[in-house]
Amino acid sequence: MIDMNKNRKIHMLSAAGLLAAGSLLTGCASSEPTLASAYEDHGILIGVALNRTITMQDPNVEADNTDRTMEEVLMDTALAKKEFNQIVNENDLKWVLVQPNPGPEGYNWEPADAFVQFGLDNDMYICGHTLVWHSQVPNWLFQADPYAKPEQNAQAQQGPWGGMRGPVEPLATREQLLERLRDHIHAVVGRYKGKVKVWDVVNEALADGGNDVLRQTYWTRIIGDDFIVKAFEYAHEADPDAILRYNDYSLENPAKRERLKKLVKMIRDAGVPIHAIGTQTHLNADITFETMDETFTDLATLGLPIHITELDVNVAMGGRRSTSANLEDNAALTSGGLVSEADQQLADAYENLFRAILKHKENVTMVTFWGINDDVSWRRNGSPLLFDAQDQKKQPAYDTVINIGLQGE
Ligand code: 9MR
Repeated sequence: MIDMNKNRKIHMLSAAGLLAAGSLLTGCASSEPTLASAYEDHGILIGVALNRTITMQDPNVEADNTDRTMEEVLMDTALAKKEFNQIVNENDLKWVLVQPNPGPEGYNWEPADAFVQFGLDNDMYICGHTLVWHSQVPNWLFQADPYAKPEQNAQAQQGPWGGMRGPVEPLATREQLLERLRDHIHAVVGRYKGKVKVWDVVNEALADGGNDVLRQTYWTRIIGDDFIVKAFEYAHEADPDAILRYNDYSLENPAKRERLKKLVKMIRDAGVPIHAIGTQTHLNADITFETMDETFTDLATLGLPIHITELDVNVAMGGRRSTSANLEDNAALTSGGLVSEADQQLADAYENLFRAILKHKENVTMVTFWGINDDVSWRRNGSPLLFDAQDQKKQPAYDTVINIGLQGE
């Protein structure tokens, strides 16, 4: 059995160190609150997922969701530094991007290094996403001969089986894949030891339905269910001080939480540490306070800090985006003026969520938005974030989140 008090302590120490660093950033002369400063006294870090456009200051790079001009990239960068005290990479540490080809020569460190350096330069608490996933993995990883069909290496796997574009048979053995897993984790975690404080060790391994706890992937097929235990074990070897997180989506669903509890038990029964639960929190606009309250209450029974890792709120308005163009035909009068229905829905959803977060602030210690603004979001058609494509604060959602932080529950 692992020592849960020890894990809590590790987490609290690291978070306290960062908060001290964060106050240098956010507690300075400016009187205007920021997202980070509004939640500082609650002990909650407020972060954002970044892509290499920002960390490498280059709009002409792949692996982003949209094209931004250099001027926009500079604007996005300034916003990231101003509002947030924590960062995670949206893509650049995923396996297919950081190790597209086999062996020690197969790494592409430049974007990952730039991401970590950005965090260090700006005194931000750095999280790494993700060591093991079934998606965005290179084909060679699962092949007995990792050098067969190198032209297919960089093709990310979507879904459990690759089909025509999948790994070349015969597949790797359990021993081969475990060795590659250990080498990769030691290389990546070891390189950023002491700098990346939290790792999403395993991402989205839970099944969405049926009786199985885990989804069927090349990982379960070749290694078996204990690929998860092994990943946590290797990550702990590589950086014993790192906070090791399990990350998944739809944890608002009670059935999925039951699977999560079984998975956490599996890790603990193996005597391997797990230090935090990452709940992605990709929400829809109809989310209620009660659902989030229940989710956090239930997750807290695991006795681990809860990190909201990929926050956004989809506001589907019949496919329309909420802009000033559709403001007039779908507006309600508020004390602040005209607010579109979509913008009001967004604010209501964020209010329900952040009220629940504050109620559970002993457990919820980090909230990371999945993207800097609507334009770069993977859900950009749902206008899901607190800043629009011009990096303007979306009202009333932005002020709602700030005010909940400043006023308390
Ligand atoms: O936001 C990410 C997007 O840019 C990538 O194209 C995509 C590739 O699968 O991954 C997105 O991020 C995902 C995250 O890594 C894991 N949880 C779901 C996120 C949204 O798909």
